[in-house]
Amino acid sequence: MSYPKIEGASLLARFLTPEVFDALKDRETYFGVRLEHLIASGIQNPDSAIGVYAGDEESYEVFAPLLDPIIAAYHGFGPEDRHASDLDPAHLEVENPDPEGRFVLSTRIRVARNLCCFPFGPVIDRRERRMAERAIVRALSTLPGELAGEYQPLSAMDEATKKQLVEAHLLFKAEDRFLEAGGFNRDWPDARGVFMNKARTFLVWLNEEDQLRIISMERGADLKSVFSRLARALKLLEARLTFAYSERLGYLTSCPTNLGTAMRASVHIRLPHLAEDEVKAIARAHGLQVRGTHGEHTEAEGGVYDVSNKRRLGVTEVEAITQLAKGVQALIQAAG
Ligand code: ADP
Ligand code: CIR
Repeated sequence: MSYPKIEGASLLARFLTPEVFDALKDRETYFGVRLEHLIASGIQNPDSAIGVYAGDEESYEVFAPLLDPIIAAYHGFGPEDRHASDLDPAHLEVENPDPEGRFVLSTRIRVARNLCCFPFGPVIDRRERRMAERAIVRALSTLPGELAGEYQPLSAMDEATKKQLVEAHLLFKAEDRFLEAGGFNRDWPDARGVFMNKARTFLVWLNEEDQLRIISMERGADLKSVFSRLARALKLLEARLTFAYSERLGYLTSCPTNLGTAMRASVHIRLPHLAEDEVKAIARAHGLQVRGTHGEHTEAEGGVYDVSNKRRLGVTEVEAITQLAKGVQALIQAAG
């Protein structure tokens, strides 16, 4: 492979210098992950913000000369830093930022997880993906009470149901071009699916960008309730599954933006009387990110924004949610 021409302003384009390329071009991890796997998405999608995906846990060591600068640029997390987790809801001291329900439609907290010692989406094969699905579904089937639910494989779902679930924010979209280029969508829809509890407040997405996306969501802005449900589920699942984890980088995910807590805590907030630039400026000042009404790479519709923590590594879960609560308070104050 010769030094590729990388269009655009992604972190990949910034950090894959000819020197870094030369140092990494012949490296390979135990699962066969090579530099080509990491950079395919960023090369095929010049509008990428990041442009890379890790193919397995070991990628973060073997390709550190490329990934460490990307991690530092996105999270402000240097090679000497160590991640720490705090998933104890008793430590979360935040009030509901919108108790009267004037602005916040819903709150969602998701974490990404992958199984320890398994390849990630870019190189996992059909058999391994099915093994992961089986292990995860088995663990999910033991969840009690409010968390108990059913697994629906994507292969058994009709198009109308899929569409309805995606529109209700309960299911991932298919055909994401960033994931497609990264090799994640091979064998689609085999071994993909969604687990949902009865109330649809607890969900797990299987084998999309990560092997698990564990999601707690409900109407309103009760961050503590949403976090408590998530923490309860995680404790039960961690007793049955071993997740990919590093002492330095926390939970390991295919996209470097998700490392550490692997958590995105978001609200859907309706702010029709604030200009979009103002929403973005206030969010940015509070370390928050703004997405559209249907998630990443979508636009805000009807003044409804998805506002979430940007940084996921080098902050605890409790800190990131506290940061979200403060930013939401500021947005509500600005909206009057
Ligand atoms: P991620 O899984 O990284 O959060 P997306 O940005 O694609 O990925 O969001 C996934 C889905 O979750 C989308 O349908 C999005 O609209 C939905 N979503 C995000 N935050 C909320 C929220 N607070 N309430 C309801 N749905 C949400
Ligand atoms: C990009 O580089 O823009 C895409 N690969 C998405 C990056 C954000 N990561 C994510 O949603 N996990």
